[in-house]
Amino acid sequence: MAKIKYSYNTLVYAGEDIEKSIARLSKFGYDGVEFVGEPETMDAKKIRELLAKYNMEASSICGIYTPERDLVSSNENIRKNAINYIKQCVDFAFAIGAKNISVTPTACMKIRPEVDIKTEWSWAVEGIREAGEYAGEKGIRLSVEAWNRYETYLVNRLEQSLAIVNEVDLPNVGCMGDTFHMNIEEENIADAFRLVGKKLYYVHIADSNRAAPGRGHIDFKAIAQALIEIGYEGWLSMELLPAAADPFMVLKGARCDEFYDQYTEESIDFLKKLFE
Ligand code: LER
Ligand code: MN
Repeated sequence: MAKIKYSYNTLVYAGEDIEKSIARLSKFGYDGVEFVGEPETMDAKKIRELLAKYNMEASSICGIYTPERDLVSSNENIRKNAINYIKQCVDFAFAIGAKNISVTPTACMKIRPEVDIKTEWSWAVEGIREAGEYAGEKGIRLSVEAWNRYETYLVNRLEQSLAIVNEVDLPNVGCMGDTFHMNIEEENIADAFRLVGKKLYYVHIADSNRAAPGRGHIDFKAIAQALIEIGYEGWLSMELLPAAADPFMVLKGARCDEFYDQYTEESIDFLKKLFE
């Protein structure tokens, strides 16, 4: 039986007092909390105390890849800044006990390359390797997340995430699938998870409309079967977001009430029925 743990990306709770968010997840039976990757705005000591108070783990740090944090920018200084940003997230993860950071080698919503793909691919491998070596020293994993074509052009499918991971070739660097993106890009979501197998280090869950699983048309039964088959022992973290092209709209105040108690409770109840 796969050892699955449940988490929720607090990105959609943006602006909410973090104790309220953690208390909500504890109330609905989650094992962990996924934190937004903005280390300079977070109080690691307070978060650690709150996680202990509610007996919760930190599951991952959700990397926020802005144009200034672009691992494959044609501007070398931006590439360096992106690597340093991931290192900051590693330090923050270490401080709160998170063991994973999601990494996508392009700025979010950048949909075309600046130079030839071969060069950008090599920058991606170099940057993830440098950040990966730093993360490895602290026992932290980097998970290379594929996004759909409307948010990136470089890593859209798990086969590409696996190709980067194999070239980086570090034991703490693996693959990450997000079912919202996979529903757009993968021929078959379950088969894509089977392809990466033991290199699957983290999973974001959302339905086809980025709402709670069960509210769209994704076949989560088939996905659960594949994850059990590959012996996935890790987190299923809900990354639910309102219907907007820009996933970071929530950081600019776009609040939707159903993403709080209603979807938080629905998601874990829906998934537990598939795995337990
Ligand atoms: C991040 O996990 C993600 O899935 C992208 O849509 C950017 O938020
Ligand atoms: Mn995601």
